Amino acid sequence: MSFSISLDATLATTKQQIHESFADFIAQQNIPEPKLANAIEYALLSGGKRIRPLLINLIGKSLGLSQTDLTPIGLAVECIHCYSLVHDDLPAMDDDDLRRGKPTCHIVYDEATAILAGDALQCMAFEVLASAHFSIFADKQRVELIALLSKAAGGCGMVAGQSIDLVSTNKQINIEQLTELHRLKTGALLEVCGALPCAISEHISIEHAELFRQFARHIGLAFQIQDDILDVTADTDTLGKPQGSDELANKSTFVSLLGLDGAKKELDKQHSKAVNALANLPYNTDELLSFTDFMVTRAY
Ligand code: GRG
Repeated sequence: MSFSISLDATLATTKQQIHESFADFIAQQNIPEPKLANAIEYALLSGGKRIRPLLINLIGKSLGLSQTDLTPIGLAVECIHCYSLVHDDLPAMDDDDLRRGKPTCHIVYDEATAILAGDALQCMAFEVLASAHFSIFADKQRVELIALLSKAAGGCGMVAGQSIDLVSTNKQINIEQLTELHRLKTGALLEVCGALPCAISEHISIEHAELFRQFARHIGLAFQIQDDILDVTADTDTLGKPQGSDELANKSTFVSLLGLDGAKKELDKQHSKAVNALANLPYNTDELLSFTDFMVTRAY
């Protein structure tokens, strides 16, 4: 299925907005140490699909929320995402030299600086939420945003997933364990993108907020399954990482456990569940439907 023209335009606008917000935010921060400032900027501004802020914008738009309120939320989630990638690439973790087709942060700077850049990005996420000039809502919602994001990113969410991934390397795990690993490692942050806009909506019901969250959860799993499929089907230049690398040999994936056809079937299943969640919502979700198709057909 093709990525619709209207979503292409939304994606391009979002990427531009995110880029500008980051540049503004970093400039305002006035980080006193140039090497650290450059490493943070490198981690934030050197590419990326910006899938998470896009998802937040699309859900927020369908709820009638303003861009003024959505931009800082997308920015905060992207700070966490970029920090996680910088730390994931470190020698102590996945030890990757390339990210987004470019040298990783610790290769361009050094290991200590990359650790500190990730630390600073993590703090920035919460600073953005704590200090943003939101237009409509009160401190109760601001605290709820911080609580949701910290829980998704922390020791019961993304960090737990990363830890399970590290202890499972070179071990045989089953499909349930792999699904749980990814529900946390990549899924927790994507899932919370479904919850954050709902937390600042004045009219959404608890049931409908849960459907948005379920939608984002299925999208998150579909995203990871597609990533595993791309690892064995896409060409090296598109992904910027080598096929059949040591990392792939040591880790279970949806393809290694289910086979390519089985992984594609699981992808279809998650896609259908995401679409069903949308179908039960009383909002205009046309762009979210296009986004769902993009997530399962993306080639990069
Ligand atoms: C270090 C605490 C800690 C966590 C790391 C998300 C994560 C947890 C690691 C990423 C591992 C990885 C490469 C997974 C494959 C799928 C994935 C999440 C890719 C990166 O996300 P994209 O594709 O990245 O949204 P861009 O570059 O587009 O921003």
